Amino acid sequence: GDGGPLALFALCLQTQIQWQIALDENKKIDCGGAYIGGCWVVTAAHCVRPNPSAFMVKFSLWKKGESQGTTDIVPIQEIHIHPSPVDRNAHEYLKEIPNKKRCVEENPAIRAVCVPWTTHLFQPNHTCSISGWGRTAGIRFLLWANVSLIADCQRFYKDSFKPGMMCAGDLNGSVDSCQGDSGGPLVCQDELGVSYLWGIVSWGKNCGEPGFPGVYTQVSHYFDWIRIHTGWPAVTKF
Ligand code: 4AZ
Repeated sequence: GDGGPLALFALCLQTQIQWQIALDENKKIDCGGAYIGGCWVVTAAHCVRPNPSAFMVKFSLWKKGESQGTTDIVPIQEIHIHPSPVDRNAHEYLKEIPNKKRCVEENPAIRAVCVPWTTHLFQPNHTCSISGWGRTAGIRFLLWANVSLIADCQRFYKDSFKPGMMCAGDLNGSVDSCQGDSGGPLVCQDELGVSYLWGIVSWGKNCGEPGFPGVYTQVSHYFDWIRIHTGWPAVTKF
């Protein structure tokens, strides 16, 4: 009634994937992405081409398992593609889509996910979650799943696996991201419940293929690059 403790509690419940955005090229959803605050979203490099006018960022009340609510559709003003994608063929990478004309409206359904500033925040076997509209048996709403961080991914992908990548999923192949999920978030929570954009859906051998987990951009690897382009201040240690 009065916006007191219950409302505050509701704002903290993670029943919605508040940072998920849809990257819409000519009105169809092609990729996911994550809102990292200010006027910035992050997606995968292979989701964009240098022409910003072809793309829109869609914010919505994305509930786990359904899509509903008002959508805020925001044009993109600039696209920054990381200059040294570690593997151009396999499309790894990270990039960024800012919009400086009109940023995100204040809305409890939208919340930025933290950009991790160190590669040591999460360890292998940590359970994180992925989300997206990617390939499934014809399902049209946002899906999500829990995945584990997987160590030493080179053993599966040999030389295709490069610094700045990481793997997650499960080795028997039952849970995975897929085509259409690209650019979307892999989010891990620390022990205080703070959510970090630990990975970006990038590539992998097929989907749900036993022994070949999904490959994600390791966002912490790109922290300095994101910081420079956003103009956000360096981390201060107190
Ligand atoms: C893709 O083509 C793609 N199983 C995304 C994720 C994975 C495979 C392919 C991971 O966008």
